[in-house]
Amino acid sequence: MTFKHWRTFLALFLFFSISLTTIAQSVDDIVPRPVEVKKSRRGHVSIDGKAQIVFDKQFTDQAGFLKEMLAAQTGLNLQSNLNGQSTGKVKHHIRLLFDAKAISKAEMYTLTVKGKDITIRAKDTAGMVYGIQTLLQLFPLKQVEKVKVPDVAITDYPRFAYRGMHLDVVRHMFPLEFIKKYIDYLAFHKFNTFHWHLSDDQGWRIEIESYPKLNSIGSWREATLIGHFKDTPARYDSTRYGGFYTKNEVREVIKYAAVRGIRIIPEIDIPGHSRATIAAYPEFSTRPDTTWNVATTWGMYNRQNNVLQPNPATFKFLKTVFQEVAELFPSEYFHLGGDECSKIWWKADSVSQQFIKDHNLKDEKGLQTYFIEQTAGYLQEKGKKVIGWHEILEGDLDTSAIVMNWGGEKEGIAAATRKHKVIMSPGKPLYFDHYQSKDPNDSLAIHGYNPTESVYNFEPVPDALRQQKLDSYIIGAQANVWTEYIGSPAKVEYMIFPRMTALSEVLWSPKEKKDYEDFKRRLKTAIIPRYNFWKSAYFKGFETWTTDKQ
Ligand code: TNX
Repeated sequence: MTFKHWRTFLALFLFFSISLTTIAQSVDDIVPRPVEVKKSRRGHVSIDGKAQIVFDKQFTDQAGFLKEMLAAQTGLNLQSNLNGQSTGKVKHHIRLLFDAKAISKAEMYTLTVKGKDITIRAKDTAGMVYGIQTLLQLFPLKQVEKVKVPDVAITDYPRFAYRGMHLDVVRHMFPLEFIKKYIDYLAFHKFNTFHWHLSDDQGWRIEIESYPKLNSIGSWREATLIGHFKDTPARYDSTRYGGFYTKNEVREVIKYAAVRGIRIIPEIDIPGHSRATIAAYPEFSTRPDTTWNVATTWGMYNRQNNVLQPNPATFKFLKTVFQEVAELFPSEYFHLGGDECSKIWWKADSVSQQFIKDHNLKDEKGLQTYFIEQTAGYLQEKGKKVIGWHEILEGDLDTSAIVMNWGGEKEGIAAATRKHKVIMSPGKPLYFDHYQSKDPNDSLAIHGYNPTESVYNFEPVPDALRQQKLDSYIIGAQANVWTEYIGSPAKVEYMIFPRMTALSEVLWSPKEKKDYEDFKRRLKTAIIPRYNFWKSAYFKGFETWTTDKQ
């Protein structure tokens, strides 16, 4: 080779080696923003296909998760070994370590890039998953040969213990694969709870063995409303719609979620929202001689009879079915609904009235509380604590139930003052079935206006509670995704992104670290590319549709 050839060769060599080494994504772009980031200008750790993942036994599943995610994101296919069983001479490691000393809080992790290794420390599954998620955000979203990750020390933990996303699979049902994808979205955003709304007026969506008609009848509706429920005249399609998740499918989802540090709280909604139940078993209704249909329309409150009658068969049913579902889910929490229970059907029913008298209940509200307390008792036998929508407080309920407040601050304050733990889930701004724009051509939604900015600026702890030192009763918050007008996975994604990303920072990051301008910057540089990588839909107009466009 002549000198000239050598020069060309060297130039080409340099060009390729530089283009194959990719600089990591900036630590300044992480969402939700970590508690503490200490950057060092000095070194970096280079990760290529020869680096190895080394893990403590507790984190075996999470090592598998990291390996899989890293390969999908970057093409880097790392070997993974149990700590102490590393093979051969390996220069760089990603270590996943159990460390109850350095890690002082639940769900906390530290991530250190230093010397030859990247090390994540945690003392529980969730903490490790969050460390991994942060690490994945430091890797580029493209196929690479080698990544240079600059030295850094991150210490991170959540502001709130309860960080939830809900999904209604009744009004519309979604494929199991999408339920898993939804769980991946939660894990990425460092949420820890998936609230799975499994029964309602329009159907039962979980296999029940003890009362099979819940599935053969209750899981199917004969038609579905077209357009908005306030449209007149109402129009319906004529397609039988429904289905349910089998117990094996539910087990599969629970396992999938557990690896990702997500617990699943099932909801079976009683004593209202029970139209599908009484369609299957009219004997549990206030009109046992009636053949009810599974609801084909939305918004049942007061419009159509959907409540349970307090009779012995109903309570036997509640005990059996709630216990059957409780056995399936490992979560210590169970959601029993309790919302929007219309009283007019109980008022008009002599059996219900007699029951109220015989049990010395004050009125129909007392009866509602009676249903909740009985069912909470059945669940307690299975070791579960209950969560209910804030209407469970309409009567005098003991304080062990957690209140999920979909009202405003007022209801949250009332519940906390009565010494209930509270999950804030106010319709404004945490109902993601509400509009995120005022564009008349926007995709159909229920009503309201909850733009991304309002979600980002939502403060879960009302000032009044802080002043009374009752703020610790607010254990977190949750966004709800009711699906009357959400008929496909892509529409779910359109409704949750970027609002869910905004909420992740409300729930995770220290309040004083929040900054909406910077959030939007990170959204554009780091998160929207993620949505694209996931092939996920999202709402693009979040900058135009600001809070003040009310
Ligand atoms: C009220 S909020 C409901 C749901 C509806 C939702 C629509 C709550 C606990 N119940 O049944 O789907 O409004 O936004």
